[in-house]
Amino acid sequence: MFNKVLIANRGEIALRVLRACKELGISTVAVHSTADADAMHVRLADESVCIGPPPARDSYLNIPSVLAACEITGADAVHPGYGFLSENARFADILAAHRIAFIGPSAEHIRIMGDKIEAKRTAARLGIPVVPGSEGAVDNDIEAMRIAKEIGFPVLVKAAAGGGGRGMKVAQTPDELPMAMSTARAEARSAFGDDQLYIEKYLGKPRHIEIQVLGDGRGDAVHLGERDCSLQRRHQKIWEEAPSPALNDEARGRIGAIVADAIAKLGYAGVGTVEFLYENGEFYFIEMNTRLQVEHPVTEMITGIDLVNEQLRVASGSPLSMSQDDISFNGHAVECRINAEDPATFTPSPGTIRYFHPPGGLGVRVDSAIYHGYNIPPHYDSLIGKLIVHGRNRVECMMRLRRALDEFVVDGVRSTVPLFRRLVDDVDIANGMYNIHWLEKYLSRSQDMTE
Ligand code: MV4
Repeated sequence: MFNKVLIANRGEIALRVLRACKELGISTVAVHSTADADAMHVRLADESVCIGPPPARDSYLNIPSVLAACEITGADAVHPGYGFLSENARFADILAAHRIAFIGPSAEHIRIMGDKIEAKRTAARLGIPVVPGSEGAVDNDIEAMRIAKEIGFPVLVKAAAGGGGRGMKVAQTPDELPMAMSTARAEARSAFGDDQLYIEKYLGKPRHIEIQVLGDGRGDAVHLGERDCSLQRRHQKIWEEAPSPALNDEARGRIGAIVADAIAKLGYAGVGTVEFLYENGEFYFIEMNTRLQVEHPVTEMITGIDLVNEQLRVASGSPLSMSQDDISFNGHAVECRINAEDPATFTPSPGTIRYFHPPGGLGVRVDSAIYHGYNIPPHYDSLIGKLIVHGRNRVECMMRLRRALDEFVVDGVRSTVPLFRRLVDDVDIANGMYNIHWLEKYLSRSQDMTE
């Protein structure tokens, strides 16, 4: 096992990783920008290094600075958390060249999955069902039209370098296709410096269901079930749950086995998430994330498996601590992302926490790095904590969530807690009847009612 892990992140995820290291007796190094000198991850780590000024590109994204912090402290591994350098293949290569372990998959696997065309080709080759569409990049409008007519309208034009919803354009009919192609290409070129496009059948009312996987990098892999992440606003997830209200054991077992088999064949190391759209009982692969995700705790709550502990084990060359037969799914979990934002307009609300009272009790977990008197800097994302609630079934989980939200106090800044108090009482949410468009429709209805 590693002696010293440098955590190249901040906020709640830096704490999450730090806790897993502590439990394994690994010493920890925090890195931080000047804006984060008083942050909780800095206080709790054994050592800390200031790596630059507040803008992330000058600190948390600055590879030479992070590398220098490794050299100064003698860290033998880096955990990147999520965001920042977590899916940066060049960073993984540079660490390898310096004989420092990257706690994540190989640079090669990060690179493949970062190119959405290559990711889809790889998934299909490994037997994962994909969305019908072009086999690779689509170079011109004539080819685009031929493929679109073959799969049928509406179609979606996507950027190879995209992901997270950026650079996508729908063409409802053939006459809309040339414009969708040129707009998507221009956006992709300016946003990513890569204007390769591909085309898919547009699915109208899918759910977003993702499968958590874990591989040992040597041909062994397991799946840890799914998370339903359909409740999103502008491609930001706000509520995630497991199991999905839309799946039965048969569907879960079927897609889980396909995905675990594919990940084993790929020789994938560490945790990963295979994302699907799910419509009319069918799964369609869209992307794979090669990092630990924000919503990983819902999987931990229903499986009892510590995903960061498994990441550390695999990265240090140990086998997985379990086989597929050892994994069982127990009860139901929901995660609410608590953002320092106005709950109606989602305007960021940085500032000083004047009072913080997180809920507790059986089945309640709060992953947060904020504290009474903490000043939330304006330079980073607005996630200030995650409330994760577990119950023996979905009804118990929802009752417990309602109670936990009632207890939750965040004063001094606006937070999204009041939005979750409304959602937990909504009849569609209670019935699990929602798709990827539900939340935005709900929010525009709420907007109309206040006008
Ligand atoms: C789609 C789709 C419909 N059909 N692909 C958005 C982000 C990116 N990860 C994939 N996305 C979508 N791909 C096809 N063929 C609809 C979306 C989509 C979406 C997906 C998941 C969660 C929320 C979403 C919101 C809008 C659109």
